[in-house]
Amino acid sequence: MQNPVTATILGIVAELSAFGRLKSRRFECLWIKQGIKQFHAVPSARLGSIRPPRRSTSLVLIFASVWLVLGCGGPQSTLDPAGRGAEQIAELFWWLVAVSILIWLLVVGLAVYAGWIRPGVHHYRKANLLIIGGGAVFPTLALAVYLSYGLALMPGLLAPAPEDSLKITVSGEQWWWRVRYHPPSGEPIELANEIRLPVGEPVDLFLASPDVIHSFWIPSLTGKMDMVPGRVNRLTLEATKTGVYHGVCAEYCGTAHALMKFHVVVMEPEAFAAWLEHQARPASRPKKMAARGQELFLIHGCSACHTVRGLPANGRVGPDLTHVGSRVSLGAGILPNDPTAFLRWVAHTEELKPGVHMPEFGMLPKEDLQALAIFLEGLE
Ligand code: HEC
Ligand SMILES: [Cu+2]
Repeated sequence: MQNPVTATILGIVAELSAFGRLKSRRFECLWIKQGIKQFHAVPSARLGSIRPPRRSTSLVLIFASVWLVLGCGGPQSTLDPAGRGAEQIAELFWWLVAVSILIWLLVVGLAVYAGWIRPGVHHYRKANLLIIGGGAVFPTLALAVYLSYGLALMPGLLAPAPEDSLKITVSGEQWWWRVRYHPPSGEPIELANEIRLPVGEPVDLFLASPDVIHSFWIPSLTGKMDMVPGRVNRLTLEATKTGVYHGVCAEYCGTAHALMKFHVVVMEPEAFAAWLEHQARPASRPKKMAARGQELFLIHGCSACHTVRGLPANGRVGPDLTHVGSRVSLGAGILPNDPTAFLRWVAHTEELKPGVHMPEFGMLPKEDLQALAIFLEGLE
């Protein structure tokens, strides 16, 4: 998953630190000789304290850069793009990095020139030229080029998807994500904390929030967009690679801000169509083991807050649970999706997600909690 540019940077860092070690003896002599010539007043003890990099420092540098580069991949990285928008943003980033390295080399080159190669007094005309050219004209030009490049990307990133594209509303809740698909025919289909997308098709997401500001961000697919109460923001994206990616809230929104994640599953179009068709169906009839759990679900008032289509459960406060068992994770990305996790969630809700807007049911007997977990896991 390594990007060629990061690999090159890694190579350069390794080369530089090896070079530093080889040349360090000569460097030290040059440095001290020059230092004595230039700054008679500096006590020799201080000059002696300027040491070339040690072997261990080079090793640390190499390991640090390997670690940094490895961090550039994975399901939640803007530098490992799997969507059109993210690809363009990553390209802009790499241009910034490449030109910044060039400028850095230029500045260090000038410092070496002025300090070691030609120390001494320079003509004030040349110095003025350097300050005006390098300090004002060049940065203005360079930043203007970058600004134009960035602005030129905007229309493409903000253009809506074609009229007949898939439309999805996502609402940022405290602290989870309400997701609603709007198929061209039929009722909207609601789920939570998971967005599935067909690969290679542009999709329009309409982002909203009922109370506080969140920021919707799937780093691998495109840039982030705020969810602001009282308005609907459109975000268009197109996934280019199948896989499972991570989404997060990128704006502090309250106690459990760091615990509201979601999964984005990018699928082949046929698999996606089959999945959506399944999500539109009401909950399957519970198997024998789960029937007791279903009864408890209705008795204990879970249905006041949760909808399970096909049951007398139409609550709107919490996530739609009709197909909760088929999701990648539980509790907005904080637990795996298995019976143990369901039991933990229902019994220790507040402990798992401080500030959560669901009461915990840890006072129920163990058998009841187990029955509830089996019922929930069976809602596939
Ligand atoms: C007062 C409203 C309320 C009641 C009552 C309630 N819940 Fe919840 N529930 C919520 C909210 C809100 C969330 C979302 C919490 C979050 O992730 O921040 C939630 C989340 C869940 C989830 C995770 C869903 C997902 O998509 O990951 C499950 C499972 C669940 N509740 C089961 C239950 C069960 C079982 C009961 C009854 C024993 C119950 N809830 C009672 C409000 C409620
Ligand atoms: Cu948030």
